Amino acid sequence: MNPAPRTVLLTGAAGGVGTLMLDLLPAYGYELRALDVVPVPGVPGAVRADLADRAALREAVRGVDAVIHLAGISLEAGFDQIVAANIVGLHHLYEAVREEGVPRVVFASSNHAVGFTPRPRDGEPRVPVATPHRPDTYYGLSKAFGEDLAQFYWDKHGVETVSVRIGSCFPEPLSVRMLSMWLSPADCARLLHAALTAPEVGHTVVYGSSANTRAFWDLSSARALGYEPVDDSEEYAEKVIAEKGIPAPGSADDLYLGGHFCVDPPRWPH
Ligand code: NAI
Ligand code: 15L
Repeated sequence: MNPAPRTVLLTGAAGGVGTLMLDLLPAYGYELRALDVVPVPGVPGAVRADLADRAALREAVRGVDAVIHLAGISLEAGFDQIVAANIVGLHHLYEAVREEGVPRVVFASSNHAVGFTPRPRDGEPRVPVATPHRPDTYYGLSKAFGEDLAQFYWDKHGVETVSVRIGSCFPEPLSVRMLSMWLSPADCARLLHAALTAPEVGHTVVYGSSANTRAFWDLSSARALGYEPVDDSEEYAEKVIAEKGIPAPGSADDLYLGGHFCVDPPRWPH
């Protein structure tokens, strides 16, 4: 069994999930090294680097026990922009990890790698991780590529990865679809901790959500790492449904895991 990682590089530390994890992960005993292309509020020592900068990435990963890779374009964008940050940038990160002998990466994949998968109806089985990639955007396509890149770096170079297909990680679910996809910040920290400490993960793909009553997908591969979700979006259901209404039958939010990303994705930059 690998020794538990202690020093962890957190890329994308200035983003929504990164900000939440900077608060929550130190309680698990990690020393976080933050990296982002923009300043990280409250972390004056953060590494400021673009994923385009291979030398900076190599220096940033030097001496860490693991990397949590959140940085990149997190919504839909032009193909070239997505390729630069999420494909070329990801390759740079893995090359840095390989060169510096970092044993494990936790890669922020996304539900949008499988976004065109029909959402299960009542009584149907939850979607397994082995479901084929069905990206709903160039963004989702880049996450599908990222999972394949992680598999390649395990098979070819012995770099371990847990690819986490995150649902919707926000302080509260913001839509009816998110009642199914929600990953509470506290459960996100639990899942990342499990992904960092589980022995011998090779390349493992997991879904990232809380123990939602309305969950669409199968959390068994995440649970096999030791993840025990605690939160359930159901406590927000009445409020969210009253505010947003149930998605119309036949709408993208009704039909697909990726919901509105399939037809009208939010675009980067915000
Ligand atoms: P975000 O957009 O808030 O944060 C991304 C961060 O990456 C930003 O701080 C940005 O400055 C940084 N970044 C972008 N391009 C960069 C580059 N070229 N070099 C260095 N840093 C760069 O995204 P969020 O919501 O925090 O998501 C984090 C990760 O998790 C992303 O990879 C996203 O695709 C993934 N994810 C997030 C979900 C969510 O519910 N928040 C759901 C599914 C996946
Ligand atoms: C994602 O992949 C996005 O990065 C995030 O901003 C959310 O929109 C999330 O998916 C979602 O599907 O709700």
